[in-house]
Amino acid sequence: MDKTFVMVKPDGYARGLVGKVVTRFEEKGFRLVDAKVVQLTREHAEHHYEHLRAKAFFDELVDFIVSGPVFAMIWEGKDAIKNARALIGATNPSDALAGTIRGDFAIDVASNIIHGSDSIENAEKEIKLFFQ
Ligand code: DAT
Ligand code: MG
Repeated sequence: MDKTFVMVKPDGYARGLVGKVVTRFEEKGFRLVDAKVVQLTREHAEHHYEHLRAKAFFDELVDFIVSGPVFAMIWEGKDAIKNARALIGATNPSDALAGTIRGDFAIDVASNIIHGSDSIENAEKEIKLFFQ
């Protein structure tokens, strides 16, 4: 059983989508290990998105992720990273299929409501960053 880190971003939290996101992960068969509401600091956000520092949208991304509380979660399940990203859908909601979280609840890449780790290595890093 793998663990993955998932976070409802400030837009999803403000829109009251935490419950729907949690339900989708539970219905898929994941087990909730831990969860909490967090207000990220800029330092934490920059560390979390370190791999995107060179991107033109980095400052916008950091501003957005610290703009309000997020809901951080650890989910456990078979192939947790792959299965979670399948539930979440494509990065750009325009490309995300209906039935995925981004496909159903988001329309703009800059506010795509949810984050999910993309590798076991990053899941471990992100879980440590948020829960220790
Ligand atoms: P993902 O969140 O699907 O793993 P990513 O790690 O490549 O995607 O990017 C992290 C976040 O950065 C993404 O969820 C939304 C934002 N982002 C990505 N591409 C963007 C773009 N072209 N313009 C604005 N924000 C973008
Ligand atoms: Mg990513």
